[in-house]
Amino acid sequence: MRVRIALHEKGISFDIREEDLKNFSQDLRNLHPEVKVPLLLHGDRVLYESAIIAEYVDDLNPQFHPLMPKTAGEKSEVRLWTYWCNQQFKPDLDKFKYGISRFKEEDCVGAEDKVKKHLEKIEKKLETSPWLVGSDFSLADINVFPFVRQLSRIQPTPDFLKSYPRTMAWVNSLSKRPSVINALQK
Ligand SMILES: N[C@@H](CCC(=O)N[C@@H](CS)C(=O)NCC(=O)O)C(=O)O
Repeated sequence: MRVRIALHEKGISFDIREEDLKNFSQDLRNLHPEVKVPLLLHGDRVLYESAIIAEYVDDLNPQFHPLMPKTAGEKSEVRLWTYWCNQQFKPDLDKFKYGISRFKEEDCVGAEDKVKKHLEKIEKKLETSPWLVGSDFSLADINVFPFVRQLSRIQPTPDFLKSYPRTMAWVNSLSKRPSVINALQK
């Protein structure tokens, strides 16, 4: 989602090769040292790690609809949101979402409370701005959005999501962006 949204936002056309997560192709095994998706091939260049690919995509044409803010401070904020998302929010969300079907019981203890704490962080930020960083949509929104969307789509809907109205409004508004609608189709 991160990479597809970034590519659509930048108006860059691309081809997709779907992979079977349980049986990765030999091509992917040869190209990705950790054997994961996503992976981007651009000419001879091989890139992986979704947030790194998304930043690369923005850097290909930084003047056109920039996804990274201009100042050093705001750039660092984007990278900190991404770091927090990868290191904390996603792992805790996975434990909440999958529970003991994927993780040891003791590792899942408190997962719901941790997810709520993460949502509070987003909610607080959205009290003062429609976006996670600065005054515009950025890579921070792109990188965090897919995981909040996952959470909002859990069935039955977790009751506690009602306590984060700004976060839910942010997800709903991002879901209507053409880049996101297109990313969900291709
Ligand atoms: N931090 C990586 C995570 C990549 C990742 O874990 N991808 C999953 C699919 S969303 C995967 O390929 N899982 C297969 C596996 O780990 O065997 C990124 O953001 O690109």
